Amino acid sequence: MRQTWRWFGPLDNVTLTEIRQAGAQGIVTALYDIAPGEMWSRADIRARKDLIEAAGLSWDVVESLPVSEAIRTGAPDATLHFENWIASLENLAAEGVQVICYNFMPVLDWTRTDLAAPMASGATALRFNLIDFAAFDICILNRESAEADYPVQVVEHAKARAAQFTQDDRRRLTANILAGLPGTVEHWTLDTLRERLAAYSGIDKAGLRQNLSRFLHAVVPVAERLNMRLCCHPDDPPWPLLGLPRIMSTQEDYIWLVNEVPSPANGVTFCTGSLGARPDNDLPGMVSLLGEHIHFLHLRNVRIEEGTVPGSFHEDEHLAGSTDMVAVIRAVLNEEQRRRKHGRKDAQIPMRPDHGQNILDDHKRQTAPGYPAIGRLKGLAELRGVMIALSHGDTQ
Ligand code: DNO
Repeated sequence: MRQTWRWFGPLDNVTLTEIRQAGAQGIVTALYDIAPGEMWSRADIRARKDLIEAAGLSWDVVESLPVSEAIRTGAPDATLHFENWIASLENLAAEGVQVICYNFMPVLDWTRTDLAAPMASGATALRFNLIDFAAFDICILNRESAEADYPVQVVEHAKARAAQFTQDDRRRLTANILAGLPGTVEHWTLDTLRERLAAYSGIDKAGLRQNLSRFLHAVVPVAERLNMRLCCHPDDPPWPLLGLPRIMSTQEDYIWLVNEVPSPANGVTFCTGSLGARPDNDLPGMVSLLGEHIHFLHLRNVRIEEGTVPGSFHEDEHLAGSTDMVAVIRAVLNEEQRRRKHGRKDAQIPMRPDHGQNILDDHKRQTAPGYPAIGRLKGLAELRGVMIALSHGDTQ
């Protein structure tokens, strides 16, 4: 695996020099200040690449080339956005960046209710608590028919909890839920959210799949011609939220994706943290099954919280949590061996330690939620240890 690290660009408080000290070899980044739907120019891509290379690193993966809401909702006037996405691909290819991560989550990207949940060790972690989320949906956003989307028990708990909220609690919870767009320039309010949700009225799972299919048919042939690898990130968390459909949550969803436009360019970002929040996702099994289509890995571990109502989790240490990370890494190493045997040029799959708990001096440094320097360094070091131990003695 190639060890990479997400960098949010020159404004990131974790510097490229520090990233090298953490032992990463490559960078995962994006031009975050360019709005979804606009084109990434070759000059801008080049400037970013120069910065990365000057620090002795390489730009290995784009995360993300954002897909606009017009494309996701299948708006008839999305033509310019398609053209710009494709032009951005061409410009990236011309600069030698080949792996492109994107997602097809409607409206919100990753969603958490707490960005600094205290752990017993003194660390803090990102957390999704279903009762808080339902309290937001039903009692703060006041979404019409929200109650029907939760079990009765959850609705009762959520209402009771919301009744105890102070103004500050309400503000914090709202800000946490709307924070799910790391590194972007967008500032959301409840009204922005309501407007965005309204754009999906009438779009169900089948409709959203149809829009993704249209997108894949437009972009995959171009990516294949350019020798690029597109990889779709899973839904986080992997189930419908706020009445919106989610279509990248399970093995069946990924099988649909790769079969819809079969091509080496049409692949998967395998995020163990996102997919791991569902106990019915067998992650090592999914790596084996989808192996040849995996172009990028996010290695992170969630702890599914046992409670009276399922659906809550927090982000654990990389080797703790509910996912058997060693088994996942073993399955990835097997896939890499298979690729080497078949002479595939992309035998080495880029991975990044995804997220990390805030530990030690992370508590003093402002970074994007989930992206502290030391917590991720620790995660990468642990994952690297497993990778080296499991491949010890292998013929390369
Ligand atoms: C969160 C990330 C996601 C991811 C996008 C990919 O930390 O894993 O925001 O970058 O969903 O398109």
